[in-house]
Amino acid sequence: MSANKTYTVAVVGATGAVGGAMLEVLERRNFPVGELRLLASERSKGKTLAFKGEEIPVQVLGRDSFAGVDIALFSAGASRSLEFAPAAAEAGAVVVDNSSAFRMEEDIPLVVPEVNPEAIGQYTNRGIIANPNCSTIQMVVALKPIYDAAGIRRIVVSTYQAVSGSGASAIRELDRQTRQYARGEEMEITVYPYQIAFNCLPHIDVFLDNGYTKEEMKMVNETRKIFGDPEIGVTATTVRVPVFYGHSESVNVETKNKLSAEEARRLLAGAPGVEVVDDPFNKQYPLAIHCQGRFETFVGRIREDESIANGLNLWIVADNILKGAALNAVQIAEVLIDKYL
Ligand code: NAP
Ligand code: 3JN
Repeated sequence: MSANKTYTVAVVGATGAVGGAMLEVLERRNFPVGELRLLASERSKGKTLAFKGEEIPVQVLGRDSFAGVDIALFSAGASRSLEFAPAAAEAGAVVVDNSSAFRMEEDIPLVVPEVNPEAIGQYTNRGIIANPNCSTIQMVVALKPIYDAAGIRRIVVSTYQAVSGSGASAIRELDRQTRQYARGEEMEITVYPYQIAFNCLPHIDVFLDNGYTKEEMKMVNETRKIFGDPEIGVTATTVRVPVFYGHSESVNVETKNKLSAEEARRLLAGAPGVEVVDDPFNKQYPLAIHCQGRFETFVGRIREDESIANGLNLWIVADNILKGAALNAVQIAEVLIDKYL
């Protein structure tokens, strides 16, 4: 990257929960944006969004939206990615796609910069880089130093996922249901199959023939691809909880070689993107309410699993819209401009 070079960046799905966070992260990290092209659906015609103190008009996404674009950050859902990401790549943009559309395709890199930045170079295959699912991202950031030090045989994870993972309409739904409950009114249910206020739903994305949800199988398959290790056993239970921002995860990991809790704590404290918060006797552990707006993945409750020889338990929390989506995508774009564009 030359000192004063700037890049034309398109944000597809700019009016959404993730798209809005993309603008925030580009601004907070001072990404060298020259032109910013904001793209969304017909519904957003006439809207403007603020970036660096300027109001930028939202344009309607089309196949001709990408002329002159260097980097296209997609977060408008998998069907929009399938339809428009190849057109963007064809027009010369490098696409960083937040959807599940291309994640498991062999020739498309699936990247978490703290874990497998070297995979970014494979963008030349199809002009597309996939951003993993939010629940996968924060887990692999925390497991990377453990994987490198002791190897990983098996992971058992249960998630506690915030409603912001389901988009802007779900954030409004939790807010509305909470107010309706407080006023003694009947709760209106539109986004989830049941009320989400004061409830936990063991159901994220659709159910598959094996009894798992698609979200759970994303965690299994994406973790193996990012570590480049198809032998890791992964089993997941993903749960939606009435939290606005911040996914929490209880992770049990069986390592190949023994790693003490103390050693794991030391390794995690030095790992990129990780902040250890682990002083339980002083009530210090990661919390969703503390991670909102933060870039780090927080890890605490680090304990040895006393039921097996080589086991650890961790509690991992991150802002699902930032590290789980927008920040990870912008970090990929930073490596792209630093090393490749
Ligand atoms: P959201 O708040 O509902 O926003 C959806 C965005 O997509 C809006 O900007 C919307 O534009 C746009 N859009 C929808 N249909 C469109 C169309 N036909 N043409 C152009 N734009 C269209 O959802 P979100 O939470 O931001 O999530 C968006 C996507 O990001 C998800 O579907 C998912 O694929 C991905 N995502 C990934 C992660 C992750 O784990 N990495 C997490 C969350 C989301 P309008 O405002 O004009 O309707
Ligand atoms: O539910 C969450 O907390 C994360 C949601 C992610 C999501 C939502 C809608 C569609 C995805 C994803 O990134 O896997 C998708 C999708 O692209 O399949």
